[in-house]
Amino acid sequence: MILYNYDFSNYSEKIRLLLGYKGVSWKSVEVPSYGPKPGFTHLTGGYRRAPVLQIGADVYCDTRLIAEVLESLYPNPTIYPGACVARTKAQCETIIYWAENSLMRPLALYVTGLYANKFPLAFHLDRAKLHGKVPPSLERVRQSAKTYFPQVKAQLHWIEGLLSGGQNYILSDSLSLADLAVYQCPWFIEKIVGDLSLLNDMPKLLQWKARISKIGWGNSSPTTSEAALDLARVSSPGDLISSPSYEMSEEIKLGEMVEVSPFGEDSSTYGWLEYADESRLIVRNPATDLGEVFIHFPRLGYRIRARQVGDIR
Ligand SMILES: N[C@@H](CCC(=O)N[C@@H](CS)C(=O)NCC(=O)O)C(=O)O
Repeated sequence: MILYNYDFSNYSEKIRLLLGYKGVSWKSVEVPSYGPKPGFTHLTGGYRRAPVLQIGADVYCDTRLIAEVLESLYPNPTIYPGACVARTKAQCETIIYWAENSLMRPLALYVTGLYANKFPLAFHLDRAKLHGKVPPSLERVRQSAKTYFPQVKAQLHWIEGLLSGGQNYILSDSLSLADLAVYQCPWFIEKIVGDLSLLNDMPKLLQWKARISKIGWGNSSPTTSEAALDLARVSSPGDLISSPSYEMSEEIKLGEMVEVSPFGEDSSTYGWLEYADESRLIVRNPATDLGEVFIHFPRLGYRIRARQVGDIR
């Protein structure tokens, strides 16, 4: 089990803690925090976001899917505690969707704006390009801290509110995936700012944050990108569960060349569509030196388009 991640990546932290919580031993490949990321994107067919999980010749993109894969391989302890798993899961999904889509982006813009000098200009330029924005000056990056602060502060109070029932974790006294996702927010503030004074008026949030940070990352050891690619070469992808009756609303057929990209981001994977259903897309990496490698994406948040072989960037 190999996790591609980098130090200050908040989404990586969500999965590092999940691996620690489940007691899984894992290998870590450090990826650059901004492009280009050649060894990494060679394996993913172009997808560049962190983290990515590699199991042999299967490559799982996006923490939504990675969490699902880890939960099915290592069900204990569960990330969906409670008598009704479907209900807990839906509650987690709803909270995660808010935290990651509505809170995390302004929070990242606020914190990286506040500490614009801590990052190379190339980092700011890369992120702007990724989100289809014009290349910003350092001054403009700093300005965004002021713009986004009120958006962030209002939403951080919701976390305090979620914890105000006296329970240890967001949904109950047991940890759920919602905790690890929401935890990214105070973790990222502390990582970049160096302290949590911004949250001093949120005592429940601070106690909860301290509780989760004790989970740790479990048993991990570093490995190299080359060793990870070698593992992909000597492995075969897992069997696909067939879904014969599924017809894609995009009118794409299995075996076609496709581009899969996160909505609103310039970070595409190109390859042959191997499998599709309502929740998952699997693309075969076109790289000829890796053997057969399958790249898995969740449906939610990803767009798929038919392409020609000549379109591969
Ligand atoms: N929805 C994705 C988001 C992943 C994400 O945005 N990761 C950030 C780092 S925390 C990233 O990779 N940014 C662009 C980059 O590093 O190239 C997930 O859940 O994995």
